[in-house]
Amino acid sequence: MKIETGIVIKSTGSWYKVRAAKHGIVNARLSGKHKIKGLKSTNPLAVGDHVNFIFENSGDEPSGVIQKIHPRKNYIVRKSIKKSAQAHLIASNIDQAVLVVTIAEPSTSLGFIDRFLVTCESFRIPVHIVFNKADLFTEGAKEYYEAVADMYRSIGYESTLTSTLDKTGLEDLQSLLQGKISLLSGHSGTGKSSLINAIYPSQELRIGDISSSHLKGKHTTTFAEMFELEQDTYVIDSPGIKELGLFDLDKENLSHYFPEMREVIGQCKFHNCTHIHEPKCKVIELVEEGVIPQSRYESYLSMFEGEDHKY
Ligand SMILES: Nc1nc2c(ncn2[C@@H]2O[C@H](COP(=O)(O)OP(=O)(O)OP(=O)(O)O)[C@@H](O)[C@H]2O)c(=O)[nH]1
Ligand SMILES: [Mg+2]
Ligand SMILES: [Zn+2]
Repeated sequence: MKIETGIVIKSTGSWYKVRAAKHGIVNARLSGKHKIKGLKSTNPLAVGDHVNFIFENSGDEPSGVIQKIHPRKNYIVRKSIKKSAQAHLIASNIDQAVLVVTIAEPSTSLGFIDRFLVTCESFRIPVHIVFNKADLFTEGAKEYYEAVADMYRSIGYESTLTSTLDKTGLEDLQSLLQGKISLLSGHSGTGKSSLINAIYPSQELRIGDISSSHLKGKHTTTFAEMFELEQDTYVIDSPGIKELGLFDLDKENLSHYFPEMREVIGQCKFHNCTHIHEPKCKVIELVEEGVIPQSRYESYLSMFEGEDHKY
């Protein structure tokens, strides 16, 4: 039996689409049990995984049986919605995450953004923020956006303002994506699939409405899927996230995942300072001076207390 190699580009539960090195796209299933060392996850395989498989000759179209998952360069997980003690693998082997947020229709809270940023920091995945639907900005929304974008820039997170309607920022977003494997993530209805279509019209991804009563998305994209946009340029479009449960985050290290806190934690009086109640805490001092943004500190406290974010 000849061993083939490929990359998982879509996972729908028990069947996977694999882009094989030589045979184009193959439908495949996973043989046996594959556990990730040190990680309890509800799904064994994610989009982006490199696999070995063999062909099995049942049915008209030859399908594959995945036998081996190659070691991952990285992966990103969230807490499973059904089994909170388990993780759900979102994607693996990615170069960057692109968080698509909106100020309105729907509105993304700073708490949600911070949770996503912390998740990426904990997996050492570079992250870029996209503020979409610029065409909907009122004067007030524009000011708010500018303040939020400046705040994140001051911490080290770059962002791009986009609109699929008036084409704001699409060239910048395209150059950000070029030559990389990017995960597009965010709430349902922020325009992840629309952005891919707007930059690469030949892709024809499904786009959903915004529910008029709630101004929320309708979870149009239901499975993560990797698309080849150009040579060496791939994006993983993923279903909108409702709540972002942080998986297995150790509280002791939480401040390491806030770059603006990480910078100064050696300057607290106590080496095991939690930055909550201790005297001579540099982090608290900087929050009081307005150097560390209040909203970031509030996100830190909420994550420390383990509250799952709901919007
Ligand atoms: N006004 C405005 N509407 C937009 C823009 N981009 C997308 N939309 C609309 O937002 C709605 C949701 O777009 P989708 O691309 O399906 O959003 P999504 O993030 O892929 O949503 P899920 O797949 O459910 O996670 C659609 O009605 C789009 O037409 C934009 O820049 N401006
Ligand atoms: Mg979508
Ligand atoms: Zn401290």
